[in-house]
Amino acid sequence: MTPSPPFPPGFLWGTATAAYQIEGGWNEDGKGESIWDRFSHTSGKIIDGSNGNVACDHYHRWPADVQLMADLGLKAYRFSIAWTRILPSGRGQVNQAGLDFYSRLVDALLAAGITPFITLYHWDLPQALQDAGGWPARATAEAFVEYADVVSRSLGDRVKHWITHNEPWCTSFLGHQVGEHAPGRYDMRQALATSHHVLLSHGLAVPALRRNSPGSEVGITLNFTYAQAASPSVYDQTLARWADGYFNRWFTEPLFGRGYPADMTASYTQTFIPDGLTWVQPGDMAAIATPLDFLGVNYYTREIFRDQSAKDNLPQEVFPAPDEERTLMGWEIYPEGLYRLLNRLHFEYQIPKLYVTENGVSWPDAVDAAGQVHDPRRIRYLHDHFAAAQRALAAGVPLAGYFVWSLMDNFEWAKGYKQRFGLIYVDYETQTRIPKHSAAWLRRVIAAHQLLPPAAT
Ligand code: IFM
Repeated sequence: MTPSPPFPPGFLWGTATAAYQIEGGWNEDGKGESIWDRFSHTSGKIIDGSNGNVACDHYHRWPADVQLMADLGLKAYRFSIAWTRILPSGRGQVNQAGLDFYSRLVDALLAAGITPFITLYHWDLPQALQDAGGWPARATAEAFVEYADVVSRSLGDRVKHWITHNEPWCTSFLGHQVGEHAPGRYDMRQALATSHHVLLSHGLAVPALRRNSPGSEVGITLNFTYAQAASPSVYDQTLARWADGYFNRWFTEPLFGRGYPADMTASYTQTFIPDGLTWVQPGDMAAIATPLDFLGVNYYTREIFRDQSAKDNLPQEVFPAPDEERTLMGWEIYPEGLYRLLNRLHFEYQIPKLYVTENGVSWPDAVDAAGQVHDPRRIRYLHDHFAAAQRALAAGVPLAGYFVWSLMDNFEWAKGYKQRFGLIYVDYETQTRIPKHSAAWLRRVIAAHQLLPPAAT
């Protein structure tokens, strides 16, 4: 078998986490309440009735967790800052203990040779800002800039990779239209206003980050749903195009200077907002389109769109995988989607640099009698997606790194603790960490800087 080509020099292998999913310490050392504290403490919102009060207790165990990352040979680590540790009420009074926590973490990572990538917003808005209107209110965008300024003034000498937001689609639509995420709203108008204020806050924060962290790379992370039509019929194509607009283009087009997509604006105006995007003010679109150093790409799955209402549709040609071949989240495994997505993003928008900032899979992993966690399906999943990334590189996509979701099992939002995405198994009773077999495989891939067969553990 021909060995696979090496990944490019300097290619960054990493893992990713988010504050609310791993830290715990939800009310310690001056931290304020976030919307996820409030949401998870509300009965019926989380499938297993759990919350992030303790999670992986990373707030106390971070030195050992950094050691685990070093053992994996990680070159980079993407984590988020809990806004409420820094500004407990969202604005104003700074909590030095919160800054110190992240400062120590950054120093430990750097000492271990691991490059920190900071996500400023991974969904845990201060409850005080929610009470004042939340993301549907423009003032929240201004508060975010204040927060970004405080954090980057403190850490910007050492942190050189900044991600303003994680997955604005989730903040906007899962949080405000679908109601599955905090703050649990069911209002399309609020969702659309949120999307604008999140993007605006991103654009307004970029100059502050560049000012406070000279020489840094600044970007944003989007989640992509690879939307495919079930047949070449105009019905299925139209539906898939709409879905692509809803999930993907609504964010990429304004970020890369093309404004909100006209087809989507027309569709939303017709159905939900007869008076249009009233919250957009002069200058906003230019701010949102501030040039980026990179785009972070979160990719997990594809969705196939079939227009069931079309009576004279063509026969379906593209079928999703059956349920038994899906992940525990119910997501289809489709590595080809990553290849196509990376190509599309680079060649359509001429993006200077891309990172896969999340990709991974949840299975109901368990510890065997020998104390080991065998997860061959995760190794296969990662192998096939790394291979797709490698093909994208060969096609000319400037992919600079790859972050596996996630470093360790953690709180999967409204789905609680049953979904285990980690390379490291977490026993939540004892907080014992057990690197899974996939962690051993990834360690070898990183050391070889080359894609190894799934059997190489
Ligand atoms: O756990 C989440 C993460 O917080 C954001 N991206 C998707 C992951 C898996 O659902």
